[in-house]
Formats: sequence, structure tokens, C-alpha cells
Amino acid sequence: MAPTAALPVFVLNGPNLNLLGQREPEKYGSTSLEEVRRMCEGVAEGLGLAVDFRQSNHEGTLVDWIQEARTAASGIILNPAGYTTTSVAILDALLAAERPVVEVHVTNIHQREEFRQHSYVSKAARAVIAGAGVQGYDLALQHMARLVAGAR
Ligand code: CA2
Repeated sequence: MAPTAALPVFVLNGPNLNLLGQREPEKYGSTSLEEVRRMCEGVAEGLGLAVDFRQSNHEGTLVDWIQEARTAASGIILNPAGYTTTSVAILDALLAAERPVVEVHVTNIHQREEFRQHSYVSKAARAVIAGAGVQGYDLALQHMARLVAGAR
């Protein structure tokens, strides 16, 4: 197994994602956020990464965690959920963090309502994964492993 990177990858989840698997399964699937966390930990271990998996319904908390990532994380995987289309504060924090960012959406936001299709976060993201379901977190970790190893 590859050595574990010194700092964890932060996997941050925005508002209402705590409801994953409990509501609207036709849209978001039936996997709970707790199951996504366990999947991320397993995938990360195989990649030699550690993950710190968190969820908040509060914009300021997400900003605080992104600021924390500047010194405490090797990279940031973020599903900004409802803040995707509104939060200049999250974008500014991501730009200041100077860490590789991968943006994840469970659904294909480009197939959904027009208001979901613009993302401030994408301005700071090295990659965007949308529409792969919760598997998108697995894909994001695989890509993050390459980014923290120094790949472009
Ligand atoms: O597809 C995604 O991952 C989204 O980021 C999810 C957000 C939505 O606002 C974005 O446009 C796309 C919504 C997260 C709410 O999650 C729920 C999960 C289950 C039931 C209800 C909400």
C-alpha cells in the first residue's frame, strides 16, 4: 500500500446533504451520507490518503473549514450543494486556501434547472465531477491522489 499523505484530504459537504439517502432517492440515490463517509475512508486508504469527512448546513462553518484546510489538509473535495450558485465567500476561501480543489455533485447539475448550472466554486476547482451519483466522491478521491502527488 502507498504511504498515507501527511495531511488528510478534507471532504466537505454543504447544506441538506445530511438528508442523502433519506429523501428524494430518485434524484440523489439511496446511499446515506454516513455510507458515503465510510466509502470515502475505504477508497482513501487504498490510495494512501487520509480523509476528514464533514457536513454543515452553515455557509460560515464551511468557510471556516476551508480556511482550516490551508494548514491542515492536502486538498479539498467539496460538494457545496445549495451554496454552489450563491457563495462568493466560499469561492474566496477556496482561492485563499491554495490547495487543490475538486468539486463534486451527485446529480448532473447541467441537466437540471438553469439556476443550478452556474457554479462559483468551479472557478477555484481543478476538476468538477457531476452526475456520477455518490460514486463521484470515489472519482474525486482518485483524482485528488494524483493532484496531491503533484500531477497537473
Ligand atoms: O447534485 C448535487 O450534489 C447537488 O450539489 C445537491 C444539492 C443541490 O442544491 C445542487 O444543485 C446539486 C442539494 C443537496 C440536498 O441534498 C438532498 C439530499 C437528499 C434529499 C434532499 C436533499
